Amino acid sequence: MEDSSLQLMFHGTKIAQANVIVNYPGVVLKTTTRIENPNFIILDLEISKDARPGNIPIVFEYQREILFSVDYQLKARADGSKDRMGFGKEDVIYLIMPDRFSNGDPGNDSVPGMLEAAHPSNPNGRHGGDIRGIRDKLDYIANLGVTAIWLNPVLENNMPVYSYHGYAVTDFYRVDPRFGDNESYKSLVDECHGKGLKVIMDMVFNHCGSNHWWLKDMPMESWIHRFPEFTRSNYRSETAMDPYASDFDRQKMLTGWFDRTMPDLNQHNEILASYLIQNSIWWVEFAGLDGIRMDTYPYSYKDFMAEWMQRVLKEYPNFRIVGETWQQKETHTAYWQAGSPVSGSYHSYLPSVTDFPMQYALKDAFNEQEGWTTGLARLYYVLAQDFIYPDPFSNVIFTDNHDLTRFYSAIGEDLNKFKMAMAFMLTARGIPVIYYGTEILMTGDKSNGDGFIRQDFSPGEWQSSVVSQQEEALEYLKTLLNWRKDSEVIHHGKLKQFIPQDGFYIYFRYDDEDAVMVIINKNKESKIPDLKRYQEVLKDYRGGKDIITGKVFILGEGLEVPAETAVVMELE
Ligand SMILES: [Ca+2]
Ligand SMILES: [Ca+2]
Repeated sequence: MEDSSLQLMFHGTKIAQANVIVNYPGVVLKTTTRIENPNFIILDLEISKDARPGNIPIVFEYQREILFSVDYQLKARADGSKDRMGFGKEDVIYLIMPDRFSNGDPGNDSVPGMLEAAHPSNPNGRHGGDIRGIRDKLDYIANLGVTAIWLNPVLENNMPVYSYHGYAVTDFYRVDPRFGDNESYKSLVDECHGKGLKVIMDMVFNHCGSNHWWLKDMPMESWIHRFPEFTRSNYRSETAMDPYASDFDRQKMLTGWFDRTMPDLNQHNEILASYLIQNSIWWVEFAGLDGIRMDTYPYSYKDFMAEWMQRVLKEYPNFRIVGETWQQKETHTAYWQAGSPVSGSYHSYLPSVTDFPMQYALKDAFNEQEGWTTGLARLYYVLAQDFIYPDPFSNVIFTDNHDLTRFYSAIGEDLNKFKMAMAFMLTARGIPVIYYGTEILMTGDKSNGDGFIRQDFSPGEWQSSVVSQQEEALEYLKTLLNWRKDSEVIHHGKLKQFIPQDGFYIYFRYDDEDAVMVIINKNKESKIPDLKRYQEVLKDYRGGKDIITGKVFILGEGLEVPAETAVVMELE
């Protein structure tokens, strides 16, 4: 590794009394740190470039007698590991909640020693989905035309109830046995790579699960944030940059617990900080990851997050991390992106942010009547503010996710609106995410509870009344996605938009060689847009082909766009 230091934490009854000896060529035990809990001892090792792969014996002795010895395996770094390319603008990400996607192994639904057993009829219970199930469906996923998968966290969540979502981690180094194990996760990544799919791991630094073994024997008082009585975060992460924020509000956002079962980790504790940083790098290296999605990004100390980013980028300069920056406004979102012009002296080093303002606009654009600031103008205004992002094309965009009302429900189960929104998301700027089941029009309203927006994916059990619409949606997305996969101009081209007018929203993606014209006709009747306005682009072209219908258009012959339809035209 580029960084030659390695910190190891050992836990055992009164282990701090032991003397520790490391004798291995190229490895030096620099410091042995004893912390306030005598059941912990922390070793700082220096691994020189000359150290060979093998087992490092770590010997614990007391009064000159050997108590025990532990072998730490030093592995060779995989060839090309440093140069791996993370996910990027050419990708579309498929988001999967592992417990709810596919149950490939009913034998692991309930596992002895794990507190929560499967209960598929309970919306908040575990339903049995697993890594085997995802591996079985990789052909389906690859055929959709997406190029990456992001799984909600797969690490152990040994909590008594409501553990399926994965965000209450109880062991940062172990895949939950109800999903599989570390090896099966690694196999999933290998198989994805074989099918041209990248893998993004969901990680959580802000909190752990209250059943994490740390909580039973706290390493240090400062390990987590504690209060005389339960204190919840206020979830106003805008306090991170609000110039008028009170210390009270900002502290509560940062240090309050995310939930009763989610103690807030103190990343200003240097040992914990090392633990989290090393853990993330270990997973990239062990599993062969292409990206990380970091949960609740603004809720961890931002100086620590910047340090983490720099450590990861030192090991993997082309790696990609997206931070979940759930902010209400564009400016607050842009604050978090590397090189932000609106972050003052703060440098995040974070390449990608989650674009929630775009999600709000996508929903409103198709639900609202057209107006100066409403309807399609919502999308126009979001894009018109892109100058505050150093790299808006790296924003991760989405119509919904595991925390939001399913998009098809949010737009009144209207297939035309659905298609227009998908066409926009897959051709405008950003790295799109498709939440599992979107392609078959899964519904679910968050106001009924999170279980209803995370229902079991069951394409085999389509309701006969809407099956034709589901098939139509699936075909529509497959066509767009598989075309996007090879469309260089969508991946890296520029964007030019024209003010929405007369129910039309028209924009172009273009570079020196190619251009794509996207026409969204929100009118309830078919209409011919007046193309005079677009001459600055169209003057170089004779016509084009709609990649969705295959229909050929000749410019100058009157381009009739059907009601409530998006045309995605490759210009020729
Ligand atoms: Ca299972
Ligand atoms: Ca926090």
